[in-house]
Amino acid sequence: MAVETKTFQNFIGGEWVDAVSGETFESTSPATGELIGIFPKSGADDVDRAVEAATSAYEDWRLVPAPARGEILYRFGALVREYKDELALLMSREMGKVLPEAGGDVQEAIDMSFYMAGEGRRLFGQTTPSELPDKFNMSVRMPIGVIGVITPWNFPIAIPSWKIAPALVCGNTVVFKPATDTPALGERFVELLVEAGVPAGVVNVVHGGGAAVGDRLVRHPDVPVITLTGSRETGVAVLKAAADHLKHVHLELGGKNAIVVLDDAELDLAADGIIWSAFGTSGQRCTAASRVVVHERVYGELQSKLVAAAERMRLGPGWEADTDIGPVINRSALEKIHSYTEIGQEEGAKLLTGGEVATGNGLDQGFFYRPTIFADVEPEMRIAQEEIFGPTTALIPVKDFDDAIRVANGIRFGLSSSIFTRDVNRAFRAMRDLQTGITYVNAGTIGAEVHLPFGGMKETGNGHREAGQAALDVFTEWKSIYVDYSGKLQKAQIDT
Ligand code: UN1
Repeated sequence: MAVETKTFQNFIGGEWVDAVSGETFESTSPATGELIGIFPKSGADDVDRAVEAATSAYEDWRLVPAPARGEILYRFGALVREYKDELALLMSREMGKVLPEAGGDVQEAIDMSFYMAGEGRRLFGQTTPSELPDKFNMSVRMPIGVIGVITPWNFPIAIPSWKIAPALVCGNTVVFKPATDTPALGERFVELLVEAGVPAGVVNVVHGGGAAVGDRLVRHPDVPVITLTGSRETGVAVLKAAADHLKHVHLELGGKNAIVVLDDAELDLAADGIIWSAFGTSGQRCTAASRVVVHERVYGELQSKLVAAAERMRLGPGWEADTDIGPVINRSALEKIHSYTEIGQEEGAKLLTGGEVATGNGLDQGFFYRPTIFADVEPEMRIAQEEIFGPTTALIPVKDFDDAIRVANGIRFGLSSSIFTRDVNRAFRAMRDLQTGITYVNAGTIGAEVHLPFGGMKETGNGHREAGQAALDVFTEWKSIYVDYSGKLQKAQIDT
């Protein structure tokens, strides 16, 4: 594709500016290697300037009525909708997703913006009776201040919206560090917020790596909240670094999500759900189905269906209409994914299909990996325990329902799970017993909607949720207010 290369800047206090150091880095397409753009390689000084701008903008922004803040998000949602095709194409070029999935990513941002725009007219608190006469009690949500937003490359428009839309409607200001693999999308996101009317300093973007930009943001004393979607390792490091200032840290980390297929499942439906969840976004979703826990009675039949479907998938650039699977994000991801194929073979799992870098047919300039299915996987093997973040899934045979739930839960992560069964009793037991923040019945593990809480149990996070009403708890603090209109001093908790 012919592309116009551009040099981009940070956005701080309403101005487009270079990094203080003048250094830059490049964003390239994982499908072809083409240059997408040149971006400022920022450092601590740039973060400090952005935090200063966000801190001073907060004083006015927190006082803008919430419905008016919501109006800006509404305009933003409408703009994202207007530019949906352009954003989806840029996404496909910059991080590889096939176009229909890129459109879905953009759609999530539209939906989240409209949802949070409406929150500007709710942000409900509570009123309660008082213990005393002539006294009024209420609790209200208060904004917190500057929010440090650190986002991944796999949902480069959706995830910033999950964080920035609720942060803004609640009255906070933002310093945003987009992933270094998707800076062009982060930049477009901010341009549209500016076009929608976000005042100077309310949203700032600082491009650059985690070690320089992310680390300073996480340690900065004037950033009381950090919201991060990323790997478990990064989450642990962020939590430790943020501890000195007792920051609120919202973490959305890894997954090793299982689809359970029982012996009464509709197998074609299950196979479709597995293929979509394991190989959609080239397996690079934290909700991807990287384990399939299968009742032994249907194990053989399901294997054949999956292998046939995986081998029919066509790899190619995401923007070509007949592409089923795009590239993975970069060379180190490709190498990591392949290393797990080797690990799986060494562990004694049976490689049914894939397991290799795809080359030829115009794929040589990109990072393409064949959809990979392992069978006869033991629950404790590394390929069944560690997040690979690529198009690899592991079939684990089990004897019965209880065994299936035990295997599905036998993991440190707890993001998403699914069960295919026609038995309503077993479906309800699974809904109760699967230890994940999200459970699907007769659907894959991916496709969460924006108005329900999104996040995981166990080591997928630290107890917070984004999306839905739950997101408001990340971006506000509760204040309880007591108004005594008796005209005299009334002493609570005193026996009178
Ligand atoms: C992620 O992979 O980090 O539920 C988010 C889904 C998408 C979001 C995934 N709506 O798969």
